[in-house]
Amino acid sequence: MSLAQALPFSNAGLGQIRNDWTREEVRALFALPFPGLMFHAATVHRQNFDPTEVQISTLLSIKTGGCPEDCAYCPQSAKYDAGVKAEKLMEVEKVLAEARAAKASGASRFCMGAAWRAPKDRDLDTVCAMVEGVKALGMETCATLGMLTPEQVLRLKDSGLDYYNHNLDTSPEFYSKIISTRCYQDRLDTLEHVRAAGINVCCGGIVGMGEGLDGRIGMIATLASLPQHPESVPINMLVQVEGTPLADAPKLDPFDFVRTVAVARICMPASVVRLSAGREDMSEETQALCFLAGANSIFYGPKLLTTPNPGRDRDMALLDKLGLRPME
Ligand code: SAM
Ligand code: DTB
Ligand code: SF4
Repeated sequence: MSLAQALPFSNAGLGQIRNDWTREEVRALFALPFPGLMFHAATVHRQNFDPTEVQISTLLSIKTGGCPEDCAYCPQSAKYDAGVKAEKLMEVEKVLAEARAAKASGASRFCMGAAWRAPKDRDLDTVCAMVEGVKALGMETCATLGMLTPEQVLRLKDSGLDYYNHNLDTSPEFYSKIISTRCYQDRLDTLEHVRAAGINVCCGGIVGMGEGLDGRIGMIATLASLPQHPESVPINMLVQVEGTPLADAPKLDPFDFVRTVAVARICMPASVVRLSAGREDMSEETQALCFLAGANSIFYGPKLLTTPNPGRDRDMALLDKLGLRPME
């Protein structure tokens, strides 16, 4: 079956930036035979990027644990006992020391994550000082701090924030099975404030939470129908943490993860798609398929926020084996 027969729309347009993806179209992409899906994702990837380049970000948890939200996947929620100790916001100097080390080991972007529902204005002063300091090192800056008001967004912009990470996490329909303490529209509102201030948007989600194919279709269709695609799209494989409600979620077939990456690449051709959480439990072969499917960014360094990530040596060895190199 040719692609033209398989898809309910002309494949001549594949690779064009569109913000009107329907669920039917996204479903048809997911339903493609694996080789055809991979071929199209790789083609769209090559039209927009050098496929040998991988953007490298480093994550630091600047405020760990004790979060009032109830996100069912998250070890940092105060509602679950996942063994994460609640800590205070880090000191600016300590964060800058971590950023220097990240730069020295090859990261071009430094992402600061805080386990907040939303930042308090006093805490935001400290985060703004961190952003200024990281920017002064010549790195790209990113933060993920929960919901933001338009005023808070402007303060972050003035401090030099390049990217804000705020995920939709899943489809609008599945969302209430995962989080009850804030709604989908809250997330869309924060994303709109970030966009309006001219900060790059980093927005994606998690697969493997029991969302099923419909959940993955709904998530990608929503992301790809935002008025402007996020510049960066993290696709996380659920990290199943003991003590969280999703600790025993049924394992996702790795091919379904790869398919999600490929469909994200096709629907958001010019976005950087990040093979995000979950690499610690992923084979090198699955990661390689993700890069073939158009993923072109990773988190680099032995820890995500609270859970393990592959060590730097292992990652550099993998990139080397595959002939990939860090994006300048
Ligand atoms: N508290 C802020 C918020 O939720 O917006 C920022 C930090 S929060 C940890 C950032 C993102 O990490 C979440 O939106 C979710 O997509 C991802 N995440 C958290 N726990 C995860 C897990 N166990 N597996 C995969 N992704 C996870
Ligand atoms: C994103 O989409 N994934 C990162 C980042 N944005 C902040 C976080 C992953 C967290 C995984 C669980 C943990 O380490 O606590
Ligand atoms: Fe809090 Fe963010 Fe974790 Fe949700 S994902 S519990 S908001 S730290």
